Amino acid sequence: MKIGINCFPTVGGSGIVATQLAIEMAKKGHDVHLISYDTPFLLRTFRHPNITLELVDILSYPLFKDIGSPYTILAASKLAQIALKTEVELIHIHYAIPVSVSAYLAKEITNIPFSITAHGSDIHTLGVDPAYNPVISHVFNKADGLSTVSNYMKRQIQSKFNYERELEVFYNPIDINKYQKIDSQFCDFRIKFENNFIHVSNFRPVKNAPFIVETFANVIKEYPDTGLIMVGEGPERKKCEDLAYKLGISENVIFQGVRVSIAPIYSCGAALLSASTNESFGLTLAEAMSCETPVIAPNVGGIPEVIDHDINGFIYELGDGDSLSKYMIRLLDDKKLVRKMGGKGREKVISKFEASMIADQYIGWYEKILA
Ligand code: GMT
Repeated sequence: MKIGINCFPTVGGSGIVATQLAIEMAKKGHDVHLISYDTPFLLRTFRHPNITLELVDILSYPLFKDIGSPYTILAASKLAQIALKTEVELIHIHYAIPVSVSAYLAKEITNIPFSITAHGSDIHTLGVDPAYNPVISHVFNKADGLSTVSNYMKRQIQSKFNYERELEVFYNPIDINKYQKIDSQFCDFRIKFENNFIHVSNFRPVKNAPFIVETFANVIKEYPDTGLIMVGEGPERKKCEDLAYKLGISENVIFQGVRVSIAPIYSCGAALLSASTNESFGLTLAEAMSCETPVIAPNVGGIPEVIDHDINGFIYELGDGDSLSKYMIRLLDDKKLVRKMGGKGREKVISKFEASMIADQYIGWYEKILA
């Protein structure tokens, strides 16, 4: 199969998912053209002969100073060129805004079919906004296939996008070899504390990361020999750092920035913590579970499809710091429970989210679209 996959190149979930799928398909012998405006994050450290990188040129022009380069048009031209010059049979867009519109245009020009996977903020934050909704609804209805990453997202699309056609759900793919329990002595920085909690995100406001720092501050009043390792970069990272300073816990809160190799960090955690106000799936939760680390996250979006409460982690009501602290303390007090929940988490990832299996689901879907 010859497939074009478009994604954002950044460290965000949709780009990681798209690139992981491209890698899995390439390993299975399919020919993948990976389309973006820069080298996707996972391809910075991995290449495969079956993956061709197709870069969209972002041309600037003085007149566009205030509105930015018209990326939708630039990407549409690139997709049309790929359709005309290569043997790509289908173009698959990860993250609906804006390149699904480019794919719609490329199909008008070349007749190349296209499919879309909606990931998160393209639906629950931007897509529902009337500034985007009419165009995205139209493109969804014109696409040759539409999928998303959880049943929660499926319900959102059906209710808010005037969409009644078939809508597939494919969970996020996890590379279970990359994400497996690794002795924290192989971590590339010294882990200061024996007990640690981990937070991994892009520190956007939706991740609500300061709430984690505040709750952690309460927990370490009783458990001072505990660390909070925060991985990633984004708008609220500094707010978290300032808050840790203000609360007098800077020594215990360790900021790691964006990391390529993260399994040793997940592996040294008593739990991965999330405080997201919305989350369509929660890729980092599944990554941590794959490393046998329990997860504690709020009851929002698709999170209950990932975490089984009291089995591989805990789900608390959004904003309920007392419950979050209670679950953190339970895991600090009971290492056996950490191991038990961690093992159950890995089992769930292997049975529901394993990357090669999820890639097969996408391939089956492509075959259905092209039949
Ligand atoms: O929406 C974001 O904050 C980023 C977004 C992305 O597309 O980069 O992440 C979303 O997609 C991931 C992969 O499908 C999901 O695991 C994340 O839960 C989802 N983020 C949100 O819904 C906030």
